[in-house]
Amino acid sequence: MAENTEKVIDTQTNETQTYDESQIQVMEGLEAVRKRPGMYIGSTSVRGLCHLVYEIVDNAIDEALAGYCKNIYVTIEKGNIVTVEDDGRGIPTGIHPKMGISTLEVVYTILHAGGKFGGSGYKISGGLHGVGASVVNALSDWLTVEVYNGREIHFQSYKYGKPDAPVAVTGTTDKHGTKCRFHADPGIFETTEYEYETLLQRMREQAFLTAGVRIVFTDERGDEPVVNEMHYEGGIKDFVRYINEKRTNEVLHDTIYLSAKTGDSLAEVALQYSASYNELILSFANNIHTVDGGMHEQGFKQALTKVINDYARKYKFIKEADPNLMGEDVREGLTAVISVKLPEPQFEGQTKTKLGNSEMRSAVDALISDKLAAYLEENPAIARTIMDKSMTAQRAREAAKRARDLTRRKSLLASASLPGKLADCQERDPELTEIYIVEGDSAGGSAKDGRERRFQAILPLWGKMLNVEKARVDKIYENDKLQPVILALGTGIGAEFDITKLRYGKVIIMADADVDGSHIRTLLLTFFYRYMRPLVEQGHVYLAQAPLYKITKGKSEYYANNDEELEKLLAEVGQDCKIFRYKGLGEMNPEQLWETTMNPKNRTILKVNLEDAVLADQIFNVLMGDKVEPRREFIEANAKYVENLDV
Ligand code: 28F
Repeated sequence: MAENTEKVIDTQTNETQTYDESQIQVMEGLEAVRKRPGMYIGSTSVRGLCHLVYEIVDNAIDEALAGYCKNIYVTIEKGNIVTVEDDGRGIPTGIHPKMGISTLEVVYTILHAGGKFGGSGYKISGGLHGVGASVVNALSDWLTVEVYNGREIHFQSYKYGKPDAPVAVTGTTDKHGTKCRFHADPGIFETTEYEYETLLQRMREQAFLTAGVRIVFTDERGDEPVVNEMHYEGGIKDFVRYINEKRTNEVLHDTIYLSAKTGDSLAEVALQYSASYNELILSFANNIHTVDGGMHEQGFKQALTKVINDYARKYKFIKEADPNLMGEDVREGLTAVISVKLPEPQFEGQTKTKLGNSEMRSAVDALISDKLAAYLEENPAIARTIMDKSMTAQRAREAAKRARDLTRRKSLLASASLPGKLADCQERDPELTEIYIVEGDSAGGSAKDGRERRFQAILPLWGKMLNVEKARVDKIYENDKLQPVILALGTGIGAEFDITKLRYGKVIIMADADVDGSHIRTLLLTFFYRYMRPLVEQGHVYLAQAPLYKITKGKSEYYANNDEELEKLLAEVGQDCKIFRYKGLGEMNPEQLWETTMNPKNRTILKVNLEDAVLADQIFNVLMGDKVEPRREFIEANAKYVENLDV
């Protein structure tokens, strides 16, 4: 027997198989992925399921970034079968020099080094063809791939990542490209049902980041196919325009687009100010969203602040003796997309979404320092608008500082450094504590009585609070509804926010399932998103789910959170029982509130996670912004997702 071979009894066929080295490597790779899929795609929830599509589409995008592919067709067929096809060069099918098998088979069966989700994962960065394909293959119960090289069609199929047969020529063609079809393994994933909207956001983002590529995304699962074609010649300039079109505030000038090549790296920035008070800066490296920022984003921020201060002083917008504009002043109302492409990106941090390459800080800094300064010189009217906006922001920040100091002095004077309404818990370790922010005094009262005071704090909120989407930071501190929340959580807000000062591990919003409750939830979430964003990003914010129905049969009591659960319960309990529909939290006595909504053993709380920064920004801005029309459209478009809306 050749060296490095292994006798293995194949349990399905009971045959003795002899595997050579590469096949053993394949088997070990498949086994590693199927044993711990979370290491490779983050989770086996619907988010992990979507990652399968992202990996294959990323490979087609890489072919577009290399300049060979113009069109990418993504389709979800009936049965949640995914097809991705591009018109690139086609994966090479020649025998791989090292592995002795077709390169196509190598791409789809050999795990590559490097780790995106830590450990022995695989994909470190975009720009490396096909590194994710073998993972998708391992996690699919079946997958087929076709390569068109302008002459023949090369084909291979797999079951659970294992080739059914060697790569074969199955026909002739004059087209070129790669086509992959796969079905996620139901034995691995909690669900194999794709969310079209989630995937659509990502396809759109990739189209913006790859100027000129055309992505056609089709959902064939319904009676009528749903098709979205995305094609943006303007790239990230169109991305910024798209984001600001979806927001309700008017823009102050046309989008500014700047780019520069340094060596074999490319840095691009698109930016546009609007009348909003918020900033939205998205940064990408090789089309990967660097959620935690990094060197490119640092370079952008430091250069922007310097360029605007230099211009403001040069043209006497700020006098010699006046203090400099701060970073948050020059970024108020700014929407910006930073996109860098480089051969050897270093991704750092827990989720590998922070760019570590220090050369990119100077590259983006130089781009902004040279080209934005020149742009302002050539466009004095736009420059003036940006100066005015930054200076107004500076005055507001200073007013906020005065308001905050005043608040602090007042609260210190009142010596109640925590809001009077807060019923605090005994435990001090934030890892073990949670705070319920409860709508209404009556529910607040029952929650105080019903809670487990060792680790549960209660902060009742009464009436509507400030809509922060339309308010400036100085108004936030003065607001008597938000102030108790700020003081109770202890972190401060905005640029001052410090997550290490958070006093509770879980911040649970408890409000009725009716329209008022939804409004309170949205107001609080808008506040957290705009002024305490890491609180949401790090998964501290939850929504309590109070039951809608109580079913009693004899002595036993059951609860259902929605109509679906009620149906299931009635099927189990039988029809001869009493059904009580709760109108609000206030109708529950402390014991019921504890049992159904607060007892960690059987309550339901939903963790709020911001999947997509652009989407979250749109939702808060449209829902809470000052234009009614876009809000009505948004609510109508999303009404189908809303259950039991009391109107
Ligand atoms: C179905 C999704 O996967 N498209 C792809 C290519 C093209 C090349 C390639 C891919 C192994 C490691 C080199 C062709 N000719 N769409 C796709 N298109 N992979 S994946 O090469 C992978 C080789 O690196 C390709 C010349 N160079 C590269």
